[in-house]
Amino acid sequence: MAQEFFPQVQGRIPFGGIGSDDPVAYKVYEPDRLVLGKRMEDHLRVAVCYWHSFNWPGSDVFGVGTFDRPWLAPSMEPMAAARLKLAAAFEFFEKLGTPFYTFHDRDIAPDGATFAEATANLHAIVDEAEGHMARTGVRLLWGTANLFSHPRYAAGAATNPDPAVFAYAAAQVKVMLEVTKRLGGTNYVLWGGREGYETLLNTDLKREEQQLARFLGLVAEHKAKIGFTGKLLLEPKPQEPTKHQYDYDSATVHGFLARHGLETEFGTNLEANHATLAGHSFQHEIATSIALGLFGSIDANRGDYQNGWDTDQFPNSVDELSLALYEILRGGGFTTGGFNFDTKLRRQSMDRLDLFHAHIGGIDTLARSLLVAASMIERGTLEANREARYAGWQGDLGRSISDGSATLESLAAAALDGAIDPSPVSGRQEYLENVVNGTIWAIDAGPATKNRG
Ligand code: XLS
Ligand code: CA
Ligand code: CA
Repeated sequence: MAQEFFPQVQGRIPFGGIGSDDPVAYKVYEPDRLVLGKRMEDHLRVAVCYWHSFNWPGSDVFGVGTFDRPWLAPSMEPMAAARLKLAAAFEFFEKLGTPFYTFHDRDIAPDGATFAEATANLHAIVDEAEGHMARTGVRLLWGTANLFSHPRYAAGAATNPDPAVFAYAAAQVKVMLEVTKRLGGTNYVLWGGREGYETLLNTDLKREEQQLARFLGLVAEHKAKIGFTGKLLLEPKPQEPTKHQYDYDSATVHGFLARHGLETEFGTNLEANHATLAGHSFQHEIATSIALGLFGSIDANRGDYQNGWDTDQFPNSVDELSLALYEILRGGGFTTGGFNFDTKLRRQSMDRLDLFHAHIGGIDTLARSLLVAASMIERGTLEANREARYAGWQGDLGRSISDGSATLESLAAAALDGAIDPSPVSGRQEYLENVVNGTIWAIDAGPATKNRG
């Protein structure tokens, strides 16, 4: 390797165990540990995102970048900067020991004065990325196109009032979908960056919905044409940057897809912070996407319950993530998806090592949550309770309602002659919450060191 960007970390981050004092060792994450018969790494399928970790300088609305990212210096020649960034990113992925990464077209290669120049830049850097991937074994969880940063997208991409902007966005997605296929990406994500509106005074809602549906239809057609076998995923978010984003949440996305006959073409990439912004728990968004047949992948992060911003912090709550992992395991686990760390360091976390601390903590939180969720599945207490709660639907009355043989008249007649006289039953919420906490506490008392028996 040429000059290392992260010399503080030598080699791959080891597993130290719960009792380890080493701040750059995993306390829980052991890729080969079997959980419900499957390797931990294959359950979690962790990815590092390029944009926040390597392409963002640590700026905020009041201040400039604070991070040590030499390739972001305006004085650097853009292609040389992109190569330096790529080398540092792959050094990080390899040392962290995670299997996947994710990127937008404009994260990895500089934009150009023309579309042709931007595309040539992208292809040149992708050639190099291919080499890094082959050398390190790191794979692409998903690719995506940045259809929101350039001023041309100020009024949206697919939903822009100007069809020329729609066309430009379509060209970008075509190129990036092909790049994703070439790199063996297992999904392609479309976050509706500025697909939404600021004011209804200048917006034709109905037309914009048609435009978005047409755009996604074109993407699905091109996917089939080039034989890309990964999944197409939409990423819901209720607001920010636009006041109202069209892909508000899982349920809204499903309604939109079903209205346009696209529900078999697209799934969802769910972000924890976006669930918070939509007023939902992360568990709710996951369970809803699974129930609607949309579940694809996860952007693992956390928001802030007080300030209502998209803070994209690293996840650190086993209590919350255990419930998310429980839904994922109940739903059969990931197929093409995984946990992508769409996460930002805090602006004051300006040491190179902070990027390791943040990811190690987030990955250990996921690993610990996986153990809790697996234990809840194995014990089966929650599932048995749920089944018992709905057991009546397996009886004569329940079946007659579900299969359509009952009518309002037959049900009213049964109530009138006293055959139906339901009495309320406890939902046992506090008991069930104790079951969850009991599992979390029991798991916490688990193996303390690497040499567990
Ligand atoms: C922004 C989104 C974005 C997508 C990828 O809020 O989370 O980062 O994940 O375009
Ligand atoms: Ca995201
Ligand atoms: Ca976010």
